[in-house]
Amino acid sequence: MDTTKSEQLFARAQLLIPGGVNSPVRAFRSVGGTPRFVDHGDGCYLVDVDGNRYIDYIGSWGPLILGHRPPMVIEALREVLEIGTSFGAPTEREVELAEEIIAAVPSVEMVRLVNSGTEAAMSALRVARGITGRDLTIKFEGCYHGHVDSLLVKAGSGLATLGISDSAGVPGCFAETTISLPYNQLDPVEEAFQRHPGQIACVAVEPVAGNMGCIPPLPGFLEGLRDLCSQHGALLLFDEVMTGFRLAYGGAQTLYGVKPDLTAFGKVIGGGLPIAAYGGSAEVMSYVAPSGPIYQAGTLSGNPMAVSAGLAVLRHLKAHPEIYHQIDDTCAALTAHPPSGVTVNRVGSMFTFFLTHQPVVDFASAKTCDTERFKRLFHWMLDHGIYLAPSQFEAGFISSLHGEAEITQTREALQSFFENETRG
Ligand code: HOZ
Repeated sequence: MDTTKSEQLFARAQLLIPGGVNSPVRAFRSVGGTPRFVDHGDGCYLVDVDGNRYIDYIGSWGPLILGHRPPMVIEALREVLEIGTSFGAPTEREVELAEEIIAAVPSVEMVRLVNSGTEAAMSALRVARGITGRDLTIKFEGCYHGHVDSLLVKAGSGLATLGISDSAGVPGCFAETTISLPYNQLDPVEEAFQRHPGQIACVAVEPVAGNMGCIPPLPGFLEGLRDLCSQHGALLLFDEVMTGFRLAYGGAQTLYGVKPDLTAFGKVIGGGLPIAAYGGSAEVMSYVAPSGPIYQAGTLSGNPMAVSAGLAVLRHLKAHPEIYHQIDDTCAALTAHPPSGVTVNRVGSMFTFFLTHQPVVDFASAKTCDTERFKRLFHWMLDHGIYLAPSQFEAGFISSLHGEAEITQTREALQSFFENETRG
């Protein structure tokens, strides 16, 4: 496979941009080799600058539920280009997107649009602190809520990939406001509430973890968090940046029937453009400025490009609910009967092939994976035209454009990798 142009671009980029990338997860640091520089996306494929074509299981890390360049998004963007790209003043489209989100998600009566999942989680956390007058947060090891200072403690995603447990540059006193506990266990949460009575503002959780690989909640985990938060006067924050409008139109909270107090959204709601949101009940959200005293703002928040792209995708998904069955079935076909030595986790259209023999239910079990073997698997797949996330600790995503041909090709490549390993 010729990767000359990617190599040249990467060499240039490394002199100009830290690590040559604008987000660490793109850097191939844990798998080695040269990140592929993308020329364009085509349905469920990525084409790199050397002309290599890959089945794309990253989908821009989740947003591209309808694949690359879906016609309704292109059309929506064309329309917006005629009126302007940013006004710093409200538009009708923002009202329409808010209406869509609120209609879809039962726990959300009011929503504020922001620009990234990080902003959404950070702002939601501030709301929880502002309302409760408390400082502490419970989060879960291996969950990632963007690069929010206090939430980087034992975080997943790029930190898990790079083996960074706590980021430099976060003041100790910020990190100390975070209690990080094992995912899928309720006892430690209960103990934390007992150890810190009246001090915990918020429990932040990915209702289906996607940032340490895909890990579903065990039965009762989310319900238990709901009860404990209600019992102790803390707010339950669901980070649905990955899961919102992906696992179901109303997100993981409709799938599992648990109502958080606050929800962070991102990814799918922007149709591939930078947008995110946080929301909750009208009462909770009334604390946000200018209605209330909790300040949060943004020059490009609700900008018409991202709002229009997001609206186009959400409306399409609402009009075609069968898409959710289709992508779930496709993902089920991809992950059925994995080779020995692989534990597959899948929820809907999110999945991870964990290279371990044991069940993966939390960060500790995710870390039992053979990451050296994952490097080999990653490059084997890449060489066979399949683009997985360059990390064992990330989820893969299926779009509505992945079909039988792609699934067959991927399964065959996976199978041949293990046959090749066995032959040694
Ligand atoms: N949540 C995404 C991956 N786990 C973030 C992507 C990024 O950090 O660029």
